[in-house]
Order: sequence, then C-alpha cells, then structure tokens
Amino acid sequence: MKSTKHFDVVIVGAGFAGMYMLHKSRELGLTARVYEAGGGVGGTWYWNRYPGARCDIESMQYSYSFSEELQQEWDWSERYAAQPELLSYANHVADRFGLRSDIQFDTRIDRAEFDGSRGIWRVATSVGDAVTARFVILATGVLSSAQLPMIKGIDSFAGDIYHTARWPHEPVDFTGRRVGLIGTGSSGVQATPVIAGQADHLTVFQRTANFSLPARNAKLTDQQRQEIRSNYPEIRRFAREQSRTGVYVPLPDRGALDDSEQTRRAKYEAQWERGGLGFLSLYNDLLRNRASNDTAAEFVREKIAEIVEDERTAKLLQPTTHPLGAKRICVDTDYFATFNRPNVSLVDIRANPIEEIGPDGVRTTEGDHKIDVLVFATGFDAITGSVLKIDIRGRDGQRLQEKWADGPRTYLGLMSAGFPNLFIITGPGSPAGLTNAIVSIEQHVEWIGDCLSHLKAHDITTIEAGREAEDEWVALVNEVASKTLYPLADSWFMGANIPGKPRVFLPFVESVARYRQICLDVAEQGYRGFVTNGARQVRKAAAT
Ligand code: N01
Repeated sequence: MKSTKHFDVVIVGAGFAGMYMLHKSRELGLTARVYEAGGGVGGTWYWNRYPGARCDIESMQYSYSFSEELQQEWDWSERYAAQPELLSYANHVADRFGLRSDIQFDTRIDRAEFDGSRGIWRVATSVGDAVTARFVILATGVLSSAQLPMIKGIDSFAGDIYHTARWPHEPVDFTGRRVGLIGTGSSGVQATPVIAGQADHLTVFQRTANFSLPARNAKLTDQQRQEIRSNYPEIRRFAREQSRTGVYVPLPDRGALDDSEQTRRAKYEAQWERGGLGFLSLYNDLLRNRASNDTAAEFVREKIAEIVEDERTAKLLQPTTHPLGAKRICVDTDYFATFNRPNVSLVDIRANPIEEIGPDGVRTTEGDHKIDVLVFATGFDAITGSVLKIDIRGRDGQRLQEKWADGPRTYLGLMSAGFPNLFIITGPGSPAGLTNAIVSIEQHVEWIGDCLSHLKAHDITTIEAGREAEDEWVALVNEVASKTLYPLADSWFMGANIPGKPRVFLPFVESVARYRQICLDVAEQGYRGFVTNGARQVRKAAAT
C-alpha cells in the first residue's frame, strides 16, 4: 500500500508569507512542506508581471526584517522596486535560506479535511498527492485570485487577451497594436502609461475614476540606502509597534480641519511633490471625517484638471464616486499625463456600459471600438478568494465555504471556529490589505510560530478559535469599519467588485500597532478565546 507522507506543517503558497512561514517552521524544528500553484516563489510578484508593475510602498520598507544579514546585504535600486527586482529578491531569499527543497511547485491544494479522530489534516493536491499534517497554514495571499469578468462575447474575441495578474513570462509586444485596457485600479493605472508608450493606440475603458498619486520614483543612491540601513532598528520597530499601516511615516497629530486652508494646502502640495501614499497620513481624520476627506479629494481632483489638457477627459478622470482612500489609492508614474497623448483615449463605461465583446473589438452602448489586444486589469476576488477555492472541511465535515457563505468569520483573522489547527496568514478580519503586506505577514508568521511553540511546550494537540471570541471579533471588525469612510466605496475591501460576493468589510481597520498588541495580549493571556485540546483528550475521543 502506498504510504501517505506526513508533515508537521503544510503551508499553502510560496509568496512572501509562505516562504517566511517555512523558514520559521524549520527554526522550530518542524517538518514542513509548501505547495505552490506557480512555477516559482514570489506570489504576487511571480504572477503580476504586467508592464509597469511595481511596489507602492518604498522597497526598503517593503522587505523582510526578520534577518539582519538579509536586510543589510540586499541593494534595492529604486525607491519603488519594479516587479522583476521584487521577484529577484524573492528568489534570493529562497536561495539564501535554502527554501526550495521543501517547496513543491506547480501544485495546488484542492482539498483539506480535518480528521477529528486523529487530530490531523488530510490534504489532497492537484497532482494527486495525498499527505497528512498536524497544521495547515494558508499563505494564499490577499490579492491572488484573479478576476476575469464574464463579459458577453469574450470568447469570440479574435486577438490576444491578457489579465494583469496572470501575465505571461515572455514580454508582450504591443507595437503597432490597438490595445483595449479594462480596469483603472492600481494595476490598470500602472500599466496604462507603459502600454501607451508602445501601442499604436490605447483605449482605456473606465468604470470608476480612481484617486492616484504620483510615485516620484527615483534611483536610490548608496548614501540613501546606507542611511536607511543604519536606521533600520528604529524604522522596523516603528512599523511594527507604532504605525498605522506598517510604514515609517510621521503619525499625524491633527485633523485636516484643524489647519487653516492655506496650511492644509501647503501640506498637500508638499506631499504631492514628495509622492507616494504618505498623503493619507497627513491628517488623522482623512478616513473618518467626510468634510476633512473632501479637502484632500478636491486637491487631487484639481491636480488632475491641471495635468489633463482635454477638459472632458479631465472631468471623467476626476473621482467623485467615493472618498479619497476608501478604495485603495493608486500610486502612478505619469498616469494622468498619458491621456494627453494623441494615441490614448478614455471611454466612460459607467455612462456607456460594455454591451459585448466581438471578434475585433468592444461594443459599448455608445459605439464600437476596434481592438487587437485586450488587457484586463480587473482585479481580484480579494482576501477570501484563494482560501475559498480550496475545499476545506473542518470538524464534523463542516465546509468553510458554507460557514463563510454570508461573509468570513475569524478570530483575529487567524483562525475560524470549527477548523482546528488551520491558520490563515493575512486573513479576513486582520488589517492585511490596508497595510504594508510584509509587516503584516511577519507579524502573523511570528505569532503563529509562537503559538506552535506554546502548543508543543504544553503538549497541546489542537487549537481553534472559540465561537464566542469569534463572534465578538467579527462584531468588532464591523463596528470599527462602520466608524470610517471605507464602507462608502464599492471596493474589494467590501467584496463589492465580485458579483454575488457578500458585502462585508473584510479587513480590520485598526492600526497595525494596536492589532499587534491585541494579538500579543491574547497569547500572553494563555491564548484567550481559543480552545485547546491536550494529547490525552484527543486519544480519548478517538477511542470512543
Ligand atoms: O484591481 P482593482 P487592481 N467591467 O480591484 C474594474 C494591489 N495592487 O488589480 O472600480 C469593467 O483595484 C474596476 O472598476 P470598479 C492594490 O492593493 C498594488 O488594479 O469596480 N470594469 C476597477 O477599475 C490594489 O488595490 C499595486 O468600477 C471592471 C478595476 O477593474 C489591488 O492590488 C499594483 C469590471 C479593478 O481594480 C487590486 O488592484 C497593482 C467589469 N466587469 C495592484 N470588473 C501596487 O502598486 C472590474 N472592473 C503595489
């Protein structure tokens, strides 16, 4: 009979979360196997190879802090690294820590079922492996389940179709082609200027105008790198213990309306010139007070009007449907200026929706657009999409898809009641999605690592979220979100971008610092709210 392999830990995904979780598991002396659907490490940066893809958090902060040697030896070349450099970094980490020997690529996890009698998970892969594990850790990523809308006639399109999150490994040449790009979130906003620079013509189909801020990307000098490196202890401490979003930026001490209009404007101008997401950190109420938010939103709308020459196009590009930041703000290089190019046009598909796609283009209610290549920058089934693609069955065969049918339910975003020994890194109900992803990943991996050590030290076999603690946590996540402006936007934070997805605010809108403290307190208080089972109890259950 073929024997089933057993691991202490099965990790799903070899992005930044899965790689660090593997490293941590080994440090703890656990046997671990990572399964990764892609052909290499890097997660987001493995899949999102579209032209213009780059980080929107400064690379020297969007990088692992767990190894002093790693952060001292790696040279980031730009303020915001581009996708190839981020992928090289991921590969460097995999090589440096010898991770590949425990990663199985080109393999999805299709199913994971908890066997209550033995206190283990039975895991089935897309290539026919069946393994067992004490712990399953989902490192499946916040933005990894790409969303291709089923527009009528899409299959009849004669040209090539690309999705930004499933970009081919070979370069795509748009020279001489008429390109249609659907979607104006971060991916579309980054891809637009680069495709426009190559294509014969680019037509951008916009359903919702988005706020975007200039990146002001630049090469990093040796001196800049050195300054940051020597300040790393404080930068990393601040990001973990004090920051709102896991980024080292000064904490605002006042609301936007506490400053005079002149002072406020000067601050907005200076930040616009500095570039980047720091805009939202200028005041402490931009995401809580609509009147404050309006001052910032209006400033950005004015900037768009200044940049875009054609008045009608400028008007269409000015976001009016949601507060600034309620959808994730984009960070761009020349996005708005691209619409001044003679080979770029903007089509308003909110006013004139796409009716169908035909062999040679896109038909909107207003007319036909001849297109040779279609690029979908239509985003992701975020936060829960990749978790729920796996058929996960917990205690008594309960399916996670059923449990989460009306929205995800977790305690701390880390575990869900009825699914023992199943951890989620950057899961729903944690701040992930709103934060510097690597800071959130490291916090979760370290918390899970400490938890696994605790279980071992106390001879505990299973841990799971308690129902009451989970109910309270879900209520808190909703309550905190309802006090902000986030629910005013139809965003992926709300599940609003996926037809039929429950409208629930998915992340925990608390600061990285406060959330981390809550998680630490829970652990310190003997994993308050979690239910644990000793080895003896499990054996007894199995005997009955
Ligand atoms: O996806 P999105 P994304 N017909 O969901 C439109 C991170 N990220 O891939 O707004 C027509 O933001 C949709 O329109 P609407 C970052 O966290 C970071 O761009 O729903 N249009 C929207 O315009 C980001 O927030 C970077 O009305 C349709 C767009 O497609 C997250 O990933 C770079 C449609 C989707 O925007 C997701 O960004 C890239 C339809 N049927 C991504 N369906 C960095 O800079 C959707 N749309 C690091």
